[in-house]
Amino acid sequence: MTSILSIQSSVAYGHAGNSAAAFPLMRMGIEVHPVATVHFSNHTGYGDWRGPVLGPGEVLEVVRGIDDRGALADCDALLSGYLGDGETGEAVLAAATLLRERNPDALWCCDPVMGDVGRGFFVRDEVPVMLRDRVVPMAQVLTPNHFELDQLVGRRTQSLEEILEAVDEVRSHGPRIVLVTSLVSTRTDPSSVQMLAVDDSGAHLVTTPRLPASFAGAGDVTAALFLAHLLRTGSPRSAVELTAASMFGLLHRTVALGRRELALVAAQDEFVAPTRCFSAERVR
Ligand code: PXL
Repeated sequence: MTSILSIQSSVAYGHAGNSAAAFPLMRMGIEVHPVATVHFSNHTGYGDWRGPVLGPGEVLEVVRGIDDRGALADCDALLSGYLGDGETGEAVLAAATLLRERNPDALWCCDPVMGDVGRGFFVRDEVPVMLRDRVVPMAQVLTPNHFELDQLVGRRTQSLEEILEAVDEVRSHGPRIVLVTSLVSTRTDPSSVQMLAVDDSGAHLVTTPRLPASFAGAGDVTAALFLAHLLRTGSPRSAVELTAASMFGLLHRTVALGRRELALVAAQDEFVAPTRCFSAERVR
């Protein structure tokens, strides 16, 4: 059975981090070991929240306990997301090193969570530099949104050519597979939003209808689904098509229900049998 070690935030109310990613993975038949980097009442989009940022020692201690159960050798991948602070990055790096000792074939999919268009940055000041310089080079798979891609290369990208150039720059530092989410280029129709998957074999762009709302946690679900489909199919092209289909289904249902939080439970069938499918266009 596919098994994923997932180090991200935990929220008690609503869905972000592991509290967004774990259920869709389990619904797909994947075993998840969720390790919390923060344990908040709710995601930070509300403006206030309660609960602790866990120290790097505390995060790593839980990973060591999973190792004591002998479970890391069976983990196919590490999924990392929201870091509480820069120090949490050290814990994730140590966890990745330990996982690779136990299973040299394990993939690391890093979602370099920093912020988003509209909201700006929502992590502590030291996190973007920590991600760019220390974490990103060690991951094989990276899932930035367009805003985060721009932060990683230090410039604003607008045309598809500029975006592909930025992706290649990031890929030259380590991760061979990059998924850019919430992508809007000068060629994107205003009624659409795109996802772009790039690997050694090419660049694959999927276009889906833009929905009239955005949701915290959507990027966390996207990264989880992309990793799951990548592990299953071995194909970034298939993975981005399947991920876009499930995300469109989830977001469409969430909007239809008028929810402020992702309707993960109500839309759970979208993770295994999406209502609407989308094909990728090869752009390189
Ligand atoms: O979706 C990213 C994310 C993860 N974890 C926490 C967050 C957010 C975004 O708001 O607040 C705690």
